[in-house]
Amino acid sequence: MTERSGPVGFPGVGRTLIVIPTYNEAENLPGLLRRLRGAVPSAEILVVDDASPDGTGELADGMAAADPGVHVLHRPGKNGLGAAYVAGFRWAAQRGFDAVVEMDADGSHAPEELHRLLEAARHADVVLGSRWVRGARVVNWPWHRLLLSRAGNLYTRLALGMPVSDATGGFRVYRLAALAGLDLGSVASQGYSFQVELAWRAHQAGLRVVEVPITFAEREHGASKMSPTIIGEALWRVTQWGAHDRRMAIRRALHGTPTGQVRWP
Ligand SMILES: Nc1nc2c(ncn2[C@@H]2O[C@H](COP(=O)(O)OP(=O)(O)O)[C@@H](O)[C@H]2O)c(=O)[nH]1
Ligand SMILES: [Mg+2]
Repeated sequence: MTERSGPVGFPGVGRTLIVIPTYNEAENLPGLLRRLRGAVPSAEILVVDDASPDGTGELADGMAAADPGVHVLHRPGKNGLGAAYVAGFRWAAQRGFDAVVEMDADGSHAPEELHRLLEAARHADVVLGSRWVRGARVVNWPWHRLLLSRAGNLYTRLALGMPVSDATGGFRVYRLAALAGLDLGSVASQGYSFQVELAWRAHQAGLRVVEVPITFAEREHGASKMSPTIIGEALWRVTQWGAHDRRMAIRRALHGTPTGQVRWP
Protein backbone atom coordinates (compact mmCIF):
# COMPACT_ATOMS: atom_id res chain seq x y z
CA MET A 1 0.00 0.00 0.00
CA THR A 2 1.38 3.43 -0.88
CA GLU A 3 1.25 6.48 1.40
CA ARG A 4 -1.54 8.13 -0.58
CA SER A 5 -3.87 5.15 -0.76
CA GLY A 6 -4.09 4.64 3.01
CA PRO A 7 -5.62 6.94 5.60
CA VAL A 8 -4.09 10.26 4.64
CA GLY A 9 -1.33 11.60 6.84
CA PHE A 10 -1.00 11.63 10.61
CA PRO A 11 -4.28 10.85 12.39
CA GLY A 12 -6.02 14.02 13.53
CA VAL A 13 -3.48 16.28 11.78
CA GLY A 14 -3.63 15.28 8.11
CA ARG A 15 -1.00 15.28 5.36
CA THR A 16 2.24 16.15 7.08
CA LEU A 17 5.54 17.24 5.54
CA ILE A 18 8.74 17.14 7.60
CA VAL A 19 10.96 19.95 6.27
CA ILE A 20 14.67 19.38 6.93
CA PRO A 21 17.10 22.18 5.97
CA THR A 22 20.57 20.87 5.25
CA TYR A 23 23.99 22.33 4.80
CA ASN A 24 26.84 19.79 4.88
CA GLU A 25 24.93 17.04 6.66
CA ALA A 26 26.00 14.06 4.52
CA GLU A 27 27.10 12.06 7.56
CA ASN A 28 23.82 12.63 9.36
CA LEU A 29 21.07 12.58 6.74
CA PRO A 30 20.83 8.87 5.75
CA GLY A 31 20.48 7.66 9.35
CA LEU A 32 18.00 10.41 10.20
CA LEU A 33 15.75 9.67 7.23
CA ARG A 34 15.80 5.95 8.00
CA ARG A 35 14.75 6.61 11.59
CA LEU A 36 12.05 9.09 10.52
CA ARG A 37 10.49 6.74 7.97
CA GLY A 38 10.37 4.07 10.68
CA ALA A 39 9.07 6.32 13.46
CA VAL A 40 6.41 8.29 11.53
CA PRO A 41 5.77 6.52 8.21
CA SER A 42 2.59 8.51 7.54
CA ALA A 43 4.56 11.77 7.14
CA GLU A 44 6.47 12.72 4.00
CA ILE A 45 9.88 14.41 4.06
CA LEU A 46 11.32 17.39 2.18
CA VAL A 47 15.07 17.98 2.37
CA VAL A 48 15.90 21.63 1.56
CA ASP A 49 19.56 21.67 0.59
CA ASP A 50 21.55 24.83 -0.11
CA ALA A 51 24.05 23.27 -2.54
CA SER A 52 26.07 21.64 0.24
CA PRO A 53 29.66 21.16 -0.94
CA ASP A 54 29.82 17.77 0.83
CA GLY A 55 27.23 16.21 -1.50
CA THR A 56 24.26 16.16 0.90
CA GLY A 57 21.94 17.20 -1.97
CA GLU A 58 22.98 14.31 -4.24
CA LEU A 59 22.67 11.91 -1.31
CA ALA A 60 19.14 13.18 -0.70
CA ASP A 61 18.32 12.75 -4.42
CA GLY A 62 19.36 9.11 -4.16
CA MET A 63 17.08 8.56 -1.16
CA ALA A 64 14.19 10.36 -2.89
CA ALA A 65 14.58 8.13 -5.96
CA ALA A 66 14.21 5.06 -3.75
CA ASP A 67 11.30 6.31 -1.61
CA PRO A 68 8.26 8.20 -2.93
CA GLY A 69 7.74 9.73 0.52
CA VAL A 70 11.06 11.61 0.33
CA HIS A 71 11.49 14.81 -1.73
CA VAL A 72 14.34 17.27 -2.29
CA LEU A 73 14.35 21.01 -2.91
CA HIS A 74 17.67 22.31 -4.21
CA ARG A 75 18.63 25.90 -3.67
CA PRO A 76 21.59 27.50 -5.42
CA GLY A 77 23.69 28.47 -2.40
CA LYS A 78 23.82 28.89 1.38
CA ASN A 79 21.15 31.43 2.15
CA GLY A 80 20.22 30.82 5.77
CA LEU A 81 17.85 28.65 7.74
CA GLY A 82 14.92 31.08 7.55
CA ALA A 83 14.91 31.27 3.76
CA ALA A 84 15.21 27.47 3.50
CA TYR A 85 12.19 26.96 5.76
CA VAL A 86 10.07 29.56 3.96
CA ALA A 87 10.82 27.79 0.64
CA GLY A 88 9.91 24.44 2.22
CA PHE A 89 6.65 25.75 3.70
CA ARG A 90 5.66 27.19 0.30
CA TRP A 91 6.41 23.86 -1.34
CA ALA A 92 4.09 22.19 1.18
CA ALA A 93 1.30 24.74 0.73
CA GLN A 94 1.40 24.39 -3.06
CA ARG A 95 0.94 20.64 -2.72
CA GLY A 96 -1.96 20.67 -0.29
CA PHE A 97 -0.27 19.51 2.91
CA ASP A 98 -2.08 20.19 6.19
CA ALA A 99 0.92 20.52 8.49
CA VAL A 100 4.67 21.06 8.34
CA VAL A 101 7.33 19.91 10.78
CA GLU A 102 10.62 21.72 11.37
CA MET A 103 13.53 19.50 12.26
CA ASP A 104 17.34 19.69 12.21
CA ALA A 105 19.26 17.20 10.09
CA ASP A 106 21.98 16.54 12.65
CA GLY A 107 20.17 14.14 14.98
CA SER A 108 19.64 16.73 17.74
CA HIS A 109 15.88 16.18 17.39
CA ALA A 110 14.79 12.56 17.86
CA PRO A 111 12.47 11.12 15.20
CA GLU A 112 11.08 8.83 17.89
CA GLU A 113 9.68 11.89 19.73
CA LEU A 114 7.95 13.43 16.72
CA HIS A 115 4.69 11.55 17.23
CA ARG A 116 4.25 13.34 20.59
CA LEU A 117 4.52 16.74 18.87
CA LEU A 118 2.08 15.66 16.17
CA GLU A 119 -0.37 14.36 18.77
CA ALA A 120 -0.24 17.78 20.46
CA ALA A 121 -0.92 19.41 17.07
CA ARG A 122 -4.38 17.85 17.04
CA HIS A 123 -5.40 20.58 19.46
CA ALA A 124 -2.98 23.39 18.57
CA ASP A 125 -1.91 25.59 15.67
CA VAL A 126 1.77 25.57 16.59
CA VAL A 127 3.66 23.00 18.67
CA LEU A 128 7.10 23.92 19.98
CA GLY A 129 9.46 21.13 21.02
CA SER A 130 10.91 22.65 24.16
CA ARG A 131 14.21 22.13 25.97
CA TRP A 132 13.23 24.32 28.88
CA VAL A 133 9.99 22.90 30.27
CA ARG A 134 9.51 20.22 32.91
CA GLY A 135 10.27 16.77 31.53
CA ALA A 136 12.72 18.02 28.87
CA ARG A 137 16.41 17.04 28.71
CA VAL A 138 19.49 18.43 27.03
CA VAL A 139 22.26 15.88 26.41
CA ASN A 140 25.94 16.62 25.72
CA TRP A 141 25.58 20.28 24.89
CA PRO A 142 28.70 22.29 25.77
CA TRP A 143 28.25 24.87 28.51
CA HIS A 144 28.52 27.84 26.15
CA ARG A 145 25.58 26.58 24.06
CA LEU A 146 23.49 25.97 27.19
CA LEU A 147 24.28 29.48 28.34
CA LEU A 148 23.47 30.97 24.92
CA SER A 149 20.12 29.19 24.76
CA ARG A 150 19.13 30.14 28.33
CA ALA A 151 20.24 33.75 27.93
CA GLY A 152 18.66 34.04 24.48
CA ASN A 153 15.34 32.75 25.76
CA LEU A 154 15.43 34.99 28.84
CA TYR A 155 16.13 38.06 26.72
CA THR A 156 13.40 37.06 24.26
CA ARG A 157 10.87 36.68 27.08
CA LEU A 158 11.79 40.04 28.57
CA ALA A 159 11.78 41.85 25.23
CA LEU A 160 8.68 40.26 23.72
CA GLY A 161 6.67 39.21 26.79
CA MET A 162 5.77 35.86 25.24
CA PRO A 163 4.78 33.08 27.64
CA VAL A 164 7.13 30.65 25.86
CA SER A 165 10.06 28.85 27.52
CA ASP A 166 11.94 27.87 24.36
CA ALA A 167 11.35 30.33 21.52
CA THR A 168 14.62 29.49 19.75
CA GLY A 169 14.18 25.73 19.29
CA GLY A 170 13.90 24.14 15.87
CA PHE A 171 11.72 21.05 16.44
CA ARG A 172 8.17 22.20 15.71
CA VAL A 173 4.84 21.54 14.04
CA TYR A 174 2.79 24.22 12.27
CA ARG A 175 -0.65 23.70 10.82
CA LEU A 176 -0.53 25.23 7.35
CA ALA A 177 -3.90 26.92 7.75
CA ALA A 178 -2.46 28.83 10.72
CA LEU A 179 0.85 29.62 8.96
CA ALA A 180 -1.09 31.21 6.12
CA GLY A 181 -2.05 34.08 8.42
CA LEU A 182 1.55 34.87 9.40
CA ASP A 183 2.58 36.49 6.10
CA LEU A 184 5.70 34.44 5.48
CA GLY A 185 6.61 36.68 2.54
CA SER A 186 7.51 39.49 4.93
CA VAL A 187 9.68 37.38 7.26
CA ALA A 188 13.06 39.06 7.33
CA SER A 189 15.07 36.66 9.50
CA GLN A 190 17.78 34.81 7.68
CA GLY A 191 19.36 32.80 10.47
CA TYR A 192 18.00 31.25 13.62
CA SER A 193 16.06 34.36 14.63
CA PHE A 194 13.57 32.88 12.17
CA GLN A 195 12.45 30.57 14.98
CA VAL A 196 11.83 33.48 17.35
CA GLU A 197 10.13 35.49 14.60
CA LEU A 198 7.61 32.76 13.85
CA ALA A 199 6.88 32.08 17.54
CA TRP A 200 6.36 35.80 18.07
CA ARG A 201 4.11 36.19 15.03
CA ALA A 202 2.07 33.17 16.11
CA HIS A 203 1.70 34.66 19.58
CA GLN A 204 0.77 38.10 18.19
CA ALA A 205 -1.81 36.55 15.87
CA GLY A 206 -3.47 34.79 18.80
CA LEU A 207 -2.73 31.27 17.55
CA ARG A 208 -2.85 28.30 19.91
CA VAL A 209 0.82 27.71 20.73
CA VAL A 210 1.78 24.78 22.99
CA GLU A 211 5.14 23.50 24.22
CA VAL A 212 6.02 19.82 24.44
CA PRO A 213 9.14 18.64 26.33
CA ILE A 214 11.85 17.05 24.16
CA THR A 215 15.23 15.42 24.68
CA PHE A 216 17.74 17.49 22.71
CA ALA A 217 21.14 15.91 21.99
CA GLU A 218 24.29 17.54 20.60
CA ARG A 219 25.14 16.48 17.06
CA GLU A 220 27.59 13.55 16.76
CA HIS A 221 28.87 14.30 13.25
CA GLY A 222 29.63 17.45 11.27
CA ALA A 223 29.84 21.03 12.46
CA SER A 224 27.32 23.54 13.75
CA LYS A 225 26.52 26.49 11.46
CA MET A 226 25.92 28.80 14.42
CA SER A 227 28.03 31.96 14.05
CA PRO A 228 28.49 35.39 15.66
CA THR A 229 26.58 36.87 12.68
CA ILE A 230 23.59 34.64 13.41
CA ILE A 231 23.65 35.56 17.12
CA GLY A 232 23.99 39.25 16.24
CA GLU A 233 21.04 39.10 13.86
CA ALA A 234 18.86 37.46 16.53
CA LEU A 235 19.80 40.02 19.19
CA TRP A 236 19.16 42.93 16.85
CA ARG A 237 15.85 41.64 15.57
CA VAL A 238 14.44 40.65 18.97
CA THR A 239 15.29 44.13 20.25
CA GLN A 240 13.50 45.69 17.25
CA TRP A 241 10.41 43.53 17.68
CA GLY A 242 10.28 44.39 21.38
CA ALA A 243 10.44 48.11 20.54
CA HIS A 244 7.68 47.62 17.95
CA ASP A 245 5.50 45.88 20.58
CA ARG A 246 5.98 48.78 22.97
CA ARG A 247 5.18 51.37 20.33
CA MET A 248 1.99 49.52 19.47
CA ALA A 249 1.02 49.29 23.15
CA ILE A 250 1.52 53.04 23.60
CA ARG A 251 -0.51 53.74 20.46
CA ARG A 252 -3.33 51.55 21.78
CA ALA A 253 -3.26 53.32 25.14
CA LEU A 254 -3.43 56.74 23.46
CA HIS A 255 -5.91 56.03 20.68
CA GLY A 256 -8.00 53.11 21.92
CA THR A 257 -7.62 49.57 20.67
CA PRO A 258 -7.47 49.24 16.91
CA THR A 259 -7.77 45.48 16.67
CA GLY A 260 -8.10 43.61 13.43
CA GLN A 261 -5.18 42.92 11.18
CA VAL A 262 -1.81 42.49 12.84
CA ARG A 263 0.91 44.62 11.21
CA TRP A 264 4.42 43.22 11.30
CA PRO A 265 7.35 45.64 11.53
N1 LIG B 1 19.44 24.78 3.83
C1 LIG B 1 20.13 25.32 4.85
N2 LIG B 1 20.23 24.65 6.03
C2 LIG B 1 20.94 25.23 7.03
C3 LIG B 1 21.56 26.48 6.92
N3 LIG B 1 22.17 26.78 8.11
C4 LIG B 1 21.92 25.72 8.93
N4 LIG B 1 21.19 24.77 8.28
C5 LIG B 1 20.66 23.50 8.82
O1 LIG B 1 19.88 23.84 9.94
C6 LIG B 1 19.94 22.83 10.93
C7 LIG B 1 20.44 23.46 12.24
O2 LIG B 1 21.77 23.87 12.09
P1 LIG B 1 22.95 23.55 13.12
O3 LIG B 1 24.22 23.95 12.49
O4 LIG B 1 22.85 22.14 13.60
O5 LIG B 1 22.63 24.54 14.29
P2 LIG B 1 22.78 24.34 15.85
O6 LIG B 1 22.01 23.08 16.18
O7 LIG B 1 22.17 25.56 16.45
O8 LIG B 1 24.23 24.20 16.11
C8 LIG B 1 20.88 21.77 10.37
O9 LIG B 1 20.10 20.77 9.75
C9 LIG B 1 21.70 22.54 9.35
O10 LIG B 1 22.24 21.72 8.32
C10 LIG B 1 21.44 27.18 5.66
O11 LIG B 1 21.95 28.27 5.44
N5 LIG B 1 20.72 26.56 4.67
MG1 LIG C 1 22.34 21.32 15.43
